[in-house]
Amino acid sequence: MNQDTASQTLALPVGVTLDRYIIRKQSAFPFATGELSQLLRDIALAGKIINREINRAGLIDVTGAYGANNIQGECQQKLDVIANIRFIRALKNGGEVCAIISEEDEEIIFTGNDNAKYVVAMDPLDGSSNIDVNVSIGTIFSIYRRVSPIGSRATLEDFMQGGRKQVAAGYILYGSSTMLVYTTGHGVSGFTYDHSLGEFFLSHTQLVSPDNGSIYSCNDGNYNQYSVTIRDYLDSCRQRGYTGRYIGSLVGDFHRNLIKGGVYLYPPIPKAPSGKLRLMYECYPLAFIAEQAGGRASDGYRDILDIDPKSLHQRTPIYIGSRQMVEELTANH
Ligand code: P6P
Repeated sequence: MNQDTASQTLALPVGVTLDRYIIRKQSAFPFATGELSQLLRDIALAGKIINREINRAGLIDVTGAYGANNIQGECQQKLDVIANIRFIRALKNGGEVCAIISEEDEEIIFTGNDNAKYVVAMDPLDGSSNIDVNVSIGTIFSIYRRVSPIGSRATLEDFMQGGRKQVAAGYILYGSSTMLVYTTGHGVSGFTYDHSLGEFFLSHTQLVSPDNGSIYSCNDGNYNQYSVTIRDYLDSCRQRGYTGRYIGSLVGDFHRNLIKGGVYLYPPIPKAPSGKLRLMYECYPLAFIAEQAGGRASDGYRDILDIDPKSLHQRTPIYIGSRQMVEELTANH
């Protein structure tokens, strides 16, 4: 048996690791100096650690409520706190990030890396109320190049640049498999985690979302609180025999709709008149990915990425997913 045959039958290639992919992509950008690549690796490392803790959640004492509320007034789960600590530590120790905002912290977190070029906005663990019932959950992150002088302490303006200034965005989905999906503005790439090797391997080279779909994701329990426009749209979905799929975990719903085609809705309701989801570290990053994959993301009146940020934890209505579905849904707003 010659070497080529052996290599293709006896020793199959393991695939492209995240590290190797980032290095290859970095070489395609002559001005990339490696810090963003290292930052993506730091995020992947934190994701591996959190993945390990999630997978053992039933065996170690990390399920259930932590016993405090976050800035949003929401009951923190123990894994919310753990994930927040893990990401902050990974980004601080990685040295490429000068400041962080997190769903779990009211104020900007300064890392002390004042010579670093980047700031990160993150939801360290979204959907964590699903942990105890073993439903997929996720991390969402957004990366900006700082606008404040290198060497100084980061400022609020570093975060208030607007969605179209993101240099990278992504999510980690802790699901039936663990995936890291990100964009740097040149398409969307997906990596699947191989637990046996402790590596993320390229599994989705260029993720493109179907232009249309027949899946709608919303909390049907809120139906009577939606506007007539939203109710009419949902009625039309049902009349067309569409499928309702909502797992109460944004990253899981978003990822399924990205792959299969569909639309996720979180409209305004009386108890959340500006919507429930947060602009900086949920809607901006997922909107960046949706657009890079050929989809759309809107607040009903404008693209999510065109919303001017006013505060770190501001909320927005969001309609995100397949382009035709978002356009139909928002046409009559
Ligand atoms: P509701 C989880 O708390 C979350 O932020 C998203 O992951 C999810 O899509 C949504 O809220 C669920 O909210 O009000 O339908 O329970």
